[in-house]
Amino acid sequence: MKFTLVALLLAAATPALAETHEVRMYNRSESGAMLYDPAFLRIAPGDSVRFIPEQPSHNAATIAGMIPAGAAPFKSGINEDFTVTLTVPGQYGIKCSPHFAMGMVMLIEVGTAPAPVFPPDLPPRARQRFDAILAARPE
Ligand SMILES: [Cu+2]
Repeated sequence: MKFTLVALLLAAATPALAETHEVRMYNRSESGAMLYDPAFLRIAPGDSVRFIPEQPSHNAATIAGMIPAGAAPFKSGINEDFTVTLTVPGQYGIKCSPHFAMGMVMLIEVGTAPAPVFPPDLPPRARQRFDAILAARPE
């Protein structure tokens, strides 16, 4: 009984550790051209995502209509090593501003969230990549 109480107190005193997940931006890698690696992240609310410009001329920006209600949009500079903390649960569609039409997108799922809703003006190649991301997404 005493030990159980101590264990409970210790568990309550240990904060959930927020993680930082790294995403690399490439012109070309063994996985293809104009991509984020990984193209899908499932993270906990309060975790951060760091976008690393492994190769030049990329950025990371939220796609209009593809972030949860109440979440703040963001947009990094080109070639910027950029970290954002995501607290609102839901699906975040991320695009590279110069290469959106070429399908340079990724998806971040924060917490548990229903499947993303795609805006009607999504470029066809971005939609194709999202479909591939969702097909490969672990349940
Ligand atoms: Cu790009």
